[in-house]
Amino acid sequence: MNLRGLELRRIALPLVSPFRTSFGTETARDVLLVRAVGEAAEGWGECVAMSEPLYSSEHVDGAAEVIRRFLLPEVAALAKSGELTVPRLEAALGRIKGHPMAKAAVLTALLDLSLRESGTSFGAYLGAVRPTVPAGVSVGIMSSIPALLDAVEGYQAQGYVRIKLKIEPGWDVDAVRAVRERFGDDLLLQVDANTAYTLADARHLARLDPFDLLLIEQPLPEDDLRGHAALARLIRTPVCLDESITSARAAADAIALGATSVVNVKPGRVGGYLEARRVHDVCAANGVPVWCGGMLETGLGRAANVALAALPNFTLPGDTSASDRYFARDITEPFVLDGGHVAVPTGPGLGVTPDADYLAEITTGTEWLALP
Ligand code: SMG
Ligand code: MG
Repeated sequence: MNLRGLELRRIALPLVSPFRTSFGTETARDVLLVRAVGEAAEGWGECVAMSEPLYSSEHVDGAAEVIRRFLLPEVAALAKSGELTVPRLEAALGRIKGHPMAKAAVLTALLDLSLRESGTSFGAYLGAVRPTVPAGVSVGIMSSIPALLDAVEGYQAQGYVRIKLKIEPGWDVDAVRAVRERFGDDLLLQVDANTAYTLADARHLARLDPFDLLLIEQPLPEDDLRGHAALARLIRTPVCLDESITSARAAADAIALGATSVVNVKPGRVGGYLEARRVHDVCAANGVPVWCGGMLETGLGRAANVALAALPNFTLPGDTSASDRYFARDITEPFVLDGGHVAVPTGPGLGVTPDADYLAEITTGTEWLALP
């Protein structure tokens, strides 16, 4: 890989409608893109951090700072000695603690560059075994139950094969009951609390048991593995961890403790696609199914996620929606729903390319980081 430098590009993409979770409301996606520029090709990585550290400890400004101050020198050192490969860079970045989303963005840009150079698709590289993946959709907290039912009806009409409801105290049992009663027992339904409860809420959360949910995602705080294990013994709904799964080792620990029986895999949260594949592997070895999470990605991040979701142990539909779930216009060719599935790109690297004109229109800043 012959790397000239990295471009950091910040874009602002409006959302088609506000997306409310237990930790806040998003109205636009503030995205940091990393473009790795080589001699003959370029690669893209999308940083999934949010503007504020509410989902996890990372945020966009912080990720940009970590990349320019601490990750770039590691890239430069390997490039200088002619040893720059993605696995070697991943190992080198290990000495920088934390910041998985910043690392994932850089690693993904370089992986895309090297795969475009070799003509290999992300799916082929990661080990995809399916040409398409089933798409679920994440439905935000709404102003009323009728508004929620309208939203779910709309997504069902579009063909989404699984519905995930965001929940928080005060928006849980009634919302789930209403959706179950209206759409019937066949609807694949799950909920995501984004850490909004404590173990003291176990009896309340057990009231979700009669609704046959696929899973409840991250009910308790990120570092409360023991709490999740205790909760899993008190409720019938399977517990699925998202925020807590920060690495393949964390996944192994959570499984061993009985804190999770399904795992949400988000490459940004674990430091990139190589570690995401290890999470997949460790879960597969333990007989624990996984599914691909989402961070309201543009077409760039979505392309990589869809490729990952085509691995064998991704047996549940992911938050791999079509582009129009969030954006009136995506920065790449849009991902579309076809019979409830989205297609895994087959071209080199991510297999999608940003539209340069549109990208320029929504760019709020760029910074060129040349390799010394
Ligand atoms: O990309 O469809 C998507 C988002 C799915 O609900 C989603 N993501 O905790 O799983 C999660 C959330 C994190 C982002 S909320 C702003
Ligand atoms: Mg989640």
